Amino acid sequence: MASSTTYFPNVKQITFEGPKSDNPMAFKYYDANRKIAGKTLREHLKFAVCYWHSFCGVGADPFGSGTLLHKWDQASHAMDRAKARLDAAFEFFTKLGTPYYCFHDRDLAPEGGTVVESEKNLSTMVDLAKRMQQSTGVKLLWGTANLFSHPRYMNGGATNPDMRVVAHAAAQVHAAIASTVELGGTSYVFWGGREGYNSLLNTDMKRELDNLAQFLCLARDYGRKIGFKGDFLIEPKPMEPSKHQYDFDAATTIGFLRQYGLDKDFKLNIEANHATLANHTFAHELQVASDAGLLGSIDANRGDPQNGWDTDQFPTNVYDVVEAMLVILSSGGFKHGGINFDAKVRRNSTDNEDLFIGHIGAMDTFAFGLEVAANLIEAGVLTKIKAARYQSFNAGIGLEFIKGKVSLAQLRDYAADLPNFAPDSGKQELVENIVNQYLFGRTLT
Ligand code: XUL
Ligand code: CO
Repeated sequence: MASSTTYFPNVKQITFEGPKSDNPMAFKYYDANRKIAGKTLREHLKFAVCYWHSFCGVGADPFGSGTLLHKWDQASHAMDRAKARLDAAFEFFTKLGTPYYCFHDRDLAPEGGTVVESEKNLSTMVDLAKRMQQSTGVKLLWGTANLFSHPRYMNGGATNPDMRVVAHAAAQVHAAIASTVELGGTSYVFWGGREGYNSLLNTDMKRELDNLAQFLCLARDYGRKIGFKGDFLIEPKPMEPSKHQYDFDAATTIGFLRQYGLDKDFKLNIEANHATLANHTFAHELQVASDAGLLGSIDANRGDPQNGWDTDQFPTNVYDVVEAMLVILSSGGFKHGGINFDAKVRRNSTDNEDLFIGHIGAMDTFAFGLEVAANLIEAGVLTKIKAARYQSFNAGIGLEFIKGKVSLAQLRDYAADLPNFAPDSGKQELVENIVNQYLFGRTLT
């Protein structure tokens, strides 16, 4: 095992220094042990660092090669690079103080020449990761299988028209679920970047959706058989790399899960930037998932308002995060899930410390968002305004309507007898101003 200062030698333990600190390498808001609404920030937020962007990404884009020359990527053998990456990752988690991490099978261990060799590589790395977890106390939030990078998945993974490729996808998921269980992960994610189509002219969409559901059933059965007690999660995204992805958004995914009877074992992992790509807000997607009782976990990041692709930037927009935390807290917080930073530094952010700075800002933003949201919920102002808007359903014909006890004709008669009335104000400016007052730091009581 490498010494704990091998990969980020200039970075010391990141600590909380408070809002007056000018130190870029310190938390201004995230004080892990501080309690809000009965729980510490660490328990509420359950931060996870993602392995892929943080330790596998090199800053390449369609117009240029990698700009981030990682010290852990220097060895000539893939397994040696994987071991160095593991050391770097755990040094990073420990110095940053994040309690969890997430990975794809191929982030942790390289693909081998055969299924057996790939499995062997993964199990070697899982053994090492387990030891690292034990020595540092860092835990696995979720694992997943990369069913999109290898050329064999160019026509899809679980939805591939070729049975042989579906079997390869199954082999990967089989090993990735077993690895997640072995490492104590509390969720297992499916993100289907290539589970979709590029042209309907060559695609049997119904067959592909049936196959996807069948594949997920098999994965669920295997996971439960080997003792996985956590949540299986689907991560909706409308497109990219596929023109159309089947898990388009939360509502589409919930419909799919219910149609195939998967909603007892599967929940949703909602990603901020995927929401904006689907023309929704992050809060909208969270609310849809929460209303269905299927909010499992989140991938925290942000897009760029001028770009139509998944820029996966670190979340710094406090307003969006307050709105998100309002939904998450109102929904009871995370059980098996948490906040995974599916975010990457820009390709021109090339200093060794930039990865820390990105995470520090994101963690501060969520800590602040949590506090503002908790204050708003505790004060109950928004809840009261919302409840007042629907009060006509609390008694009389409104209540009868909710209970299914009035007919359309009875509603017609009721309307016919009503005197003229002015519709109630929706008070949108008021609710927006209330959120801002809490952001400004004033309490209304
Ligand atoms: C891609 C994405 C993935 C998933 C895991 O947009 O978000 O990294 O989070 O496969
Ligand atoms: Co994601």
